[in-house]
Amino acid sequence: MKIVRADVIVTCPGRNFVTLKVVTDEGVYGIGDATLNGRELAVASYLRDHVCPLLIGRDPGRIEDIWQFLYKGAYWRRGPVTMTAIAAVDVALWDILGKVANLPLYKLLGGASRESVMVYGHATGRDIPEALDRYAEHVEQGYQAIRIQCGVPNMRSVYGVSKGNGMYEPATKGVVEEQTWSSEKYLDFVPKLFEAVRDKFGFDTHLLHDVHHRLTPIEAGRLGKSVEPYRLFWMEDPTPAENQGGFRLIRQHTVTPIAVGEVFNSIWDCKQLIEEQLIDYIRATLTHAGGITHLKRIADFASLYQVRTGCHGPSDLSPVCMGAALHFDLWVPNFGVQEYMGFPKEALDVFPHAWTFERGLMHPGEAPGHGVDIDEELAARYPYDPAYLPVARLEDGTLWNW
Ligand code: KDG
Ligand code: MG
Repeated sequence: MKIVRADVIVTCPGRNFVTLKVVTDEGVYGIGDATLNGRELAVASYLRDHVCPLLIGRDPGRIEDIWQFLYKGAYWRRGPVTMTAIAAVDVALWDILGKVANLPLYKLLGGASRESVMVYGHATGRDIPEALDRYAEHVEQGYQAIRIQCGVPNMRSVYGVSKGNGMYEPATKGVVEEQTWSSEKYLDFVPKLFEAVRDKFGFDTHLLHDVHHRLTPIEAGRLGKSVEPYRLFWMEDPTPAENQGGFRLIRQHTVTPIAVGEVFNSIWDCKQLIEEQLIDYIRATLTHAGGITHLKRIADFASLYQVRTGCHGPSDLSPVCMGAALHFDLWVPNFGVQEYMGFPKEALDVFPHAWTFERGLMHPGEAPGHGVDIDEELAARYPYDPAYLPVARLEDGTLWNW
């Protein structure tokens, strides 16, 4: 079997997605997600101009060799654009392998390690009463794990809280939104939010929260320590993780579990964090961290140190990523939880999928491959619409971490 075509499809059904379709001489094809929010066309070009021509004529079954060829062969290793492009190829090739073998992807990986995948949903509100209402809705829907984000008094906008009544979407069309941030106001407020959740709902649900890279390590240590009575499942991205050693300081002060890695693209980004057991959950995703082939390597390495997976799953990774991630989650022995934010209806129509959701648990389905397809005619009706992620500035105007 040989690869005869590789096409990049850019579409905006509710939000922008980039998809790679790899076609073989036997008519079998596979698809992979190549979406990098706010920098979509960089990956589309990397694929179209530099990777697709190199795939033609290759045996799609040589997944590991193609991965190594694209990683080592570029000479310029790692980075979000490169690794997202490699991930799209890798996931498309695993999809082809599954279709050829007539097996769902999780069976190729070694079979199910659990009956279903626990996912966490997002409860967000402009103030505590609204956030609690959203939390209650998630409890009613059967979610066992719920992330809570809430507006902070006297702060104009906060990560994770939608402006209107719809789903939270951080990217804004055509412009970069500038938000204002105060670590002091946030740190004074957020323990009250968790206290309100535990007072109202008790301890039966896993409570998660995303700090979204906003604190310094010592501030993160203080936050973790102050919220220990509320027993968080995790505090996510408490501080930017380029300096992996910085997490030692957080660990010295708190036993609140830590999840990091949604912006990571390689095992090297998390090596020290994992080896020194500075985190509890690794959030690297298939789409941004080199696909199944590389995420498997990261997860196996993490398992040596009792670090579990908690894959990133926002609506800005496509339903193709979600489908493939669920196969990975069903197999991976050191699974923790999977993020599931949901998708706009138009996106679900463009990407027909085999996965199911029932009362906070998901299953990838039994379709061969990863079970997600693309309706190209429908996709063509939603042209690319440039959108950017916001930036955050401190109250004095200093550019901060968004
Ligand atoms: O594109 C950026 C989003 O994927 C990110 O802000 C979402 O932090 C996020 C999360 O935990 O889902
Ligand atoms: Mg996050």
